[in-house]
Amino acid sequence: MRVSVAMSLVVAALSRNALAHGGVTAYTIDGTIYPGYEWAEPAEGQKDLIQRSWHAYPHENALSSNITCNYKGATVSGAFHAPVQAGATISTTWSHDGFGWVHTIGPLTAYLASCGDDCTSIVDIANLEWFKIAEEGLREGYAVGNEDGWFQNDLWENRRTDHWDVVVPVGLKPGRYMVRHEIINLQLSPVQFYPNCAQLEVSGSGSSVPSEEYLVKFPGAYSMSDPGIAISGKVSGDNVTMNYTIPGPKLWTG
Ligand SMILES: *[C@@H]1O[C@H](CO)[C@@H](O)[C@H](O)[C@H]1NC(C)=O
Ligand SMILES: *[C@@H]1O[C@H](CO)[C@@H](O)[C@H](O)[C@H]1NC(C)=O
Ligand SMILES: *[C@@H]1O[C@H](CO)[C@@H](O)[C@H](O)[C@H]1NC(C)=O
Ligand SMILES: [Cu+2]
Repeated sequence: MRVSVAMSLVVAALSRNALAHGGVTAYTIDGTIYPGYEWAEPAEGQKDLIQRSWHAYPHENALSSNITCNYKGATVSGAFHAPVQAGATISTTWSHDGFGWVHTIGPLTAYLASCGDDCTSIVDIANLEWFKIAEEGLREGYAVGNEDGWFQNDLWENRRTDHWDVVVPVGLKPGRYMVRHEIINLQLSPVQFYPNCAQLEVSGSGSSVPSEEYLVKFPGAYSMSDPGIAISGKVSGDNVTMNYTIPGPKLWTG
């Protein structure tokens, strides 16, 4: 009896470990839930999604093509753009099966890129020019090794919240945009990037677009020597470093 309890604990631990990665599994915009791509299911069965294809395994190289929109980041059959008003909130759910997110230390960021006429037909995602619209780094007064200092830790197993809300800048010029959300896990070395992309159709009466200095490409926006990336693997137990520089360009809020 004891043996079988011990065995089932081992099995539970192993299967939990196997699922210890993830990404954005759903988007909620203006009350509508847009389910994400099911990375564990065959690609052929997936259709009618705003999200591009992805894989739950983390990406470790800031210069890899996987950094743009995760593995392949391809459009699925029947892909479409989710309507969103400028100024509205995009709510993202992370990981799956109600388990929540599985890492604790590192930033969350969100970017937009103009697609021109149609995001769904874009194959060369490396040419997209992104601007950052939201970020969550280290809270003031916390050291980098303190999990409570990070919003990512709030998402851990849905401890404090099961979603991250990002506001589309109210002045943004209407049009079709790709949105790229990303979590970076700094606890390990190599660092782990978890990006996900989806297609949006922004409406509104704004006319603002970011100037050149806000625009970056993926790969290109990050380097492995950026302070906010190079620190990976050195944060655990660090209760001295009280600042953290989120990688990427400065925020554009319209
Ligand atoms: C991209 O990610 C996939 C899935 O994890 C991996 O098999 C592949 O080798 C990666 N490609 C590059 C260029 O890093
Ligand atoms: C971090 O804080 C703990 C308890 O406050 C202390 O024991 C430990 O030595 C500190 N570690 C470092 C690297 O300063
Ligand atoms: C903390 O601030 C110092 C001084 O500005 C900087 O050199 C260092 O890279 C920062 N650390 C992180 C992790 O961003
Ligand atoms: Cu993981």
